Amino acid sequence: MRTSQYKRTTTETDICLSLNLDGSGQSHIATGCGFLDHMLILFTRHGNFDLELQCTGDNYIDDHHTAEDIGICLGTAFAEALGEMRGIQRYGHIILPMDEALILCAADFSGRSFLAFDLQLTRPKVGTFDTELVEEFFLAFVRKSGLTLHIQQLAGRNTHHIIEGTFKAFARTMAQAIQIDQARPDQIPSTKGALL
Ligand SMILES: [Mn+2]
Repeated sequence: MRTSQYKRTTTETDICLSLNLDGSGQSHIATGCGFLDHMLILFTRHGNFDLELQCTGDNYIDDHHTAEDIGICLGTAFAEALGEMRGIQRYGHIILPMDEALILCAADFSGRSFLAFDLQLTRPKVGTFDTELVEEFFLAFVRKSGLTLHIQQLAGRNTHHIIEGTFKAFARTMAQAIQIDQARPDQIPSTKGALL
């Protein structure tokens, strides 16, 4: 079973999550930020994961610590659930449209954390959520998971569409990258013999 339970408490956030990589898209999400809930619910559905996540954070300040710390916890949970990455496809990519928005996402579970992030988020907020926190979330995720991740906006004007398209693209890309290669289910997909 590729699952992970993770709990992290700091003075800024208290996060408890349960992840199943081989799930059916079921989620129970309560981050304290409506827009983040929306993104994580559709991430879970489009990735076919199961995710339960509760966060009590200091969002009387803003959603910064909540977004960043959820990225930390989710990145950690993916790394834990994948273990030594045996049998996974390792790579995933998609060009995903959402109305006028078009998002390229490509990922490699390389063990080398890297984020290339190129979205033009012209509106500073969607609802109460600061759009600059999207990058903070992905930065935190790659740092903890050892993922190489490229996110590039090819088209788009509506900020909600651009961000939502990005989370859907990320989900579909992760689903591919973590899929078990049935021809080589016991092999670590690297000539080095290790991905950590
Ligand atoms: Mn939406």
